[in-house]
Amino acid sequence: MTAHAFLEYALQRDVLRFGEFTLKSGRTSPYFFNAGLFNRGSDLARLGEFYAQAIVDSGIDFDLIFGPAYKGIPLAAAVAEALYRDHDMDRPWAFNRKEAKDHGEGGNIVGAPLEGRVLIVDDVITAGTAIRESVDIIRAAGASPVGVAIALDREERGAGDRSAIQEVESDLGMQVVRVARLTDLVTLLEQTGRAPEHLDALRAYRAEYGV
Ligand code: OMP
Repeated sequence: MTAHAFLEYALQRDVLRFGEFTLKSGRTSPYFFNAGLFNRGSDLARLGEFYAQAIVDSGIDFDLIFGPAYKGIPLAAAVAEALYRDHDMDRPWAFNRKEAKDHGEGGNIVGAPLEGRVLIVDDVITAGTAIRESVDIIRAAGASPVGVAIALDREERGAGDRSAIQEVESDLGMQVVRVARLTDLVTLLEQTGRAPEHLDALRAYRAEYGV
């Protein structure tokens, strides 16, 4: 199963860790996924493969790949490359600057012109705050965000009782493509009998913030 292969890889590279972490949402989590630790050339190549496979399997229709600054930029580049290399899909890609540029070509978007149906590539969705910022940037440029591809769906509640993913799908009308979900991590630990103490903490966390 691709999700399990991906999680095994993330555990092996220490990208996925157990402990006590404070999230952007203020929640205290027993695990954290730090995509920035995919910091070797081989990591980018494999990461691109995992995302590209999930994107193709989802059947999502899109014109352009967008990587939100900063962490989405190398992800979007790796995905654009892998879609071309492995699936013969040659798509334009772009990213935003966080700072406005007042010389040279100007503008906050770098790469291909931001137009058409846009697929955002990002690392993780927890409460769904980061993704909303990307949607605003894409709409402001006159393009249509149609989906978001992420490595890990933490399957948590958003602002209300629904999951953050459900909110993104119904409120923003976007399709969410994920390589792996929290459920996959729980089953992986269950099936392999690994890290029983972490498994209990994951279940307790899911009972509190999951849907
Ligand atoms: P939301 O904006 O709440 O959806 O959180 C997503 C962002 O949180 C990601 O883009 C990361 O910057 C960060 N994050 C992780 O990178 N890994 C995690 O396991 C959890 C978070 C987080 O803070 O929720």
